[in-house]
Amino acid sequence: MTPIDLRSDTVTAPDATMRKAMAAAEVGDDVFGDDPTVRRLEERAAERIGKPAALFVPSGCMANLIAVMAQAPAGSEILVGSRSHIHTAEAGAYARLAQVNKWPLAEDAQGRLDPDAVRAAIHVGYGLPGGNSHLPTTSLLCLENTHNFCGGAVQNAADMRAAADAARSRAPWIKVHLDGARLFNAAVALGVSSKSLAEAADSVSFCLSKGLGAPVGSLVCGSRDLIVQAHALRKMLGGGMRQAGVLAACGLLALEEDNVARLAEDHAHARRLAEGLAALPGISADPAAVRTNILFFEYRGPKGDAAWLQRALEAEGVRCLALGARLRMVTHRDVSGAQIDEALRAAARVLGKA
Ligand code: TLP
Repeated sequence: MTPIDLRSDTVTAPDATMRKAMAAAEVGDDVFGDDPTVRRLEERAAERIGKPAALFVPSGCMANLIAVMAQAPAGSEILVGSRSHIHTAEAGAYARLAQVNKWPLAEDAQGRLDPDAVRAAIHVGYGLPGGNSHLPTTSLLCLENTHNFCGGAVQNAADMRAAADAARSRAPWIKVHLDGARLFNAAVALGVSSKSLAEAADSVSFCLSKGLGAPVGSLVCGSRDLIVQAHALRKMLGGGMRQAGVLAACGLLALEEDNVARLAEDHAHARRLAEGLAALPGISADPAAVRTNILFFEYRGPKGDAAWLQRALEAEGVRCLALGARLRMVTHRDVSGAQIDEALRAAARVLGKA
């Protein structure tokens, strides 16, 4: 039996249309800027995000790292959410490679940063007239939408604008980066354009290889100057790809209107999953908090903890992730409504309610 894989939306495999587009893609050496399909993808991405330019990179981690390195000088400080992917799940790249100090701020349940806390955290440090020589200078504010470890939470444009304005009001040089790995999920959940959610940010990263279903790739979007720098940084980090048009061809399909609108189905599936799980013994899940395709829940029961439940579900053909005390399930286009029901039946069996 094929497992129902809810570990992440990154597990989506390219469908037949994507594979056909890969075979037919016009390609060139993208490090020379010669790949017409990559160029088309970058133009389309810039348009969708409402920024002048974009760069195709291998992963979301690299997209974030490039955006940070391009805007936060070594020795400066960046403000991050304490549960953000940048802070918790990017292998410490910001200390080791970007050489910046991170200053974590608590998010609320929706993944938002409190504008007053942002304002208060800004450091005017060394290198600036009158700066405090004990402190690095804050250079960048990082936001995340949807917010992965806040359970796929969504914040609207005004929330992000409030945090960005708070930062800039204290320090006009500050740039704002949005980790929009799943920005299209946020746009669909809110019923707004991806552009409107990107407005407050100087740079935006988003992933093609998650809910949008492409096999590989992310984009960094921003001003033309930023993307010129991003190009050099991509090369430095080893992310220059050659005939990447075979991948960009999938990216173009991933960004098509219908494919983006389809994310609503994943959101409905995640909500249904949460409702079903919440009714099972030992599980704490809050269906009302599920806004997009990510669902976190807790389990504690007579038979064990989160890690036990993960193993027990795996034995029943349902894959998810135990992350500390919590479990995570992520819905995506390779999981059908029928498989959601099947996953719930498996959970009921495991927890002795079938
Ligand atoms: N997230 C992955 C894991 O790393 C946890 C996942 O399965 O959710 N920003 C955000 C908000 C992300 O969730 C991720 C990936 C990234 C950046 C990094 O993207 P990749 O994996 O393409 O480097």
